[in-house]
Amino acid sequence: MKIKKALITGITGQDGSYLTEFLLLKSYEVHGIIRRASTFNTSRIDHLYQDPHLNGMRLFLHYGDLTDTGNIERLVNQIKPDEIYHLGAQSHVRVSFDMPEYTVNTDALGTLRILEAIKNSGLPIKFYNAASSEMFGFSLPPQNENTPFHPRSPYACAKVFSYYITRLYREAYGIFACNGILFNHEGPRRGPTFVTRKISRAIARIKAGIEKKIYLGNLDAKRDWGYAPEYIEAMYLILQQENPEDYVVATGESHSVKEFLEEAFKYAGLGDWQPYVEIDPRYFRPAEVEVLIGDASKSKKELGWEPKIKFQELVKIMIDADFRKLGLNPSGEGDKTLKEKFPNKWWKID
Ligand code: NAP
Ligand code: G4F
Repeated sequence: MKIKKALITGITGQDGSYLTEFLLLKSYEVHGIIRRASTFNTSRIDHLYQDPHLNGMRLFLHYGDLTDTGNIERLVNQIKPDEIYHLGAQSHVRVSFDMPEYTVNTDALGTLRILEAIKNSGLPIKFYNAASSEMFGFSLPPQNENTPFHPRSPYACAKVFSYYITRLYREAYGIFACNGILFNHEGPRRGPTFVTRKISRAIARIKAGIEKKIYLGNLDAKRDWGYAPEYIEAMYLILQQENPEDYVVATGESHSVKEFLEEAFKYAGLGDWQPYVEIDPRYFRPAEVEVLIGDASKSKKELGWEPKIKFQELVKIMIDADFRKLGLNPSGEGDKTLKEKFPNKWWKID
């Protein structure tokens, strides 16, 4: 049987690392694009590293950047993947206000560069684009595949472009190109500047006596937070359908940052969150997305995808992991949930 080849942009990110684990277990040959950095930037995939000198290895890393057209063209033509999972992006909404041009170059034009490379290659490559619930912005919840977009940041504007250019290349050139409109998904591998991880990490540091306070922005914003490994399965399923389409992936529940604080501080045994939290206006955004709640009924019906982990369980999983990272003893309810709900889990517990 022919081994399937996947190319992942953003392989060193939260989602890229889980997807690599998932596809390797599905016997794929996995190629990932990594950026040159002055320090190692592969910590999320180090447990998957394979010595390039050994036979039979199935994970290959290539230097590249989404802003470099020639590099993207060359990699697509050299690797000839069956599937491309395009996850690479400047993914921080607040940062996109500081670096709008770079964000658009990477997130919008980066997507175009890959689609052009696929088109020019003439190969029957399937393409998954990581679109985002941020595209809905101001539109009233619940948001589904038919909800109009009203982006509220340079990041969201760039993702709207990436969404439409993906659709266009599907319609104009017959490319199997799909958008996954994923709502926020989190976990122990989440970047430490996103709010959930910033909170779980700070709580562990407070417990360990390293820090006393956490500085945050808007506590009233509400998000539909799910557990990242489950969302990776949806990405895969989207590319295994008979026809290329776009899908919303979400839990259907929404909670405020304040609720996340309440739940997390309580679970960590620290009691009320108020004494530990200060508001720092630096973290406010020039325009905010107030409420996101996803309606993932299409994914449930057509992909058979449904999330098992909901808000409270997610909080516990993240706190347990950050406690463990600092050598603290977690209460373990998060770990227990994972064992019960995913007896055959495919990802490494952090
Ligand atoms: P992440 O952890 O921030 O990872 C982003 C990845 O993109 C990293 O591997 C990063 O490389 C890479 N990257 C950034 N700029 C690049 C460039 N110019 N060229 C090549 N690679 C570049 O993001 P994530 O949470 O895994 O999200 C994956 C994708 O889904 C992103 O496109 C994000 O916008 C989208 N999304 C995420 C969520 C969510 O809740 N997580 C929801 C909806 C959509 P370095 O490691 O070198 O920085
Ligand atoms: O954790 P966040 O930075 O995630 P945000 O902006 O929702 O974006 C994430 O999810 C998107 C999907 O909807 C992805 F497309 C995107 O790539 C990224 O993964 O902020 C969540 C909320 C915001 O309303 C923010 O204003 O938390 C609020 N918040 C309050 N204090 C904070 C902070 N956010 C951050 N990052 N840091 C704070 O101190």
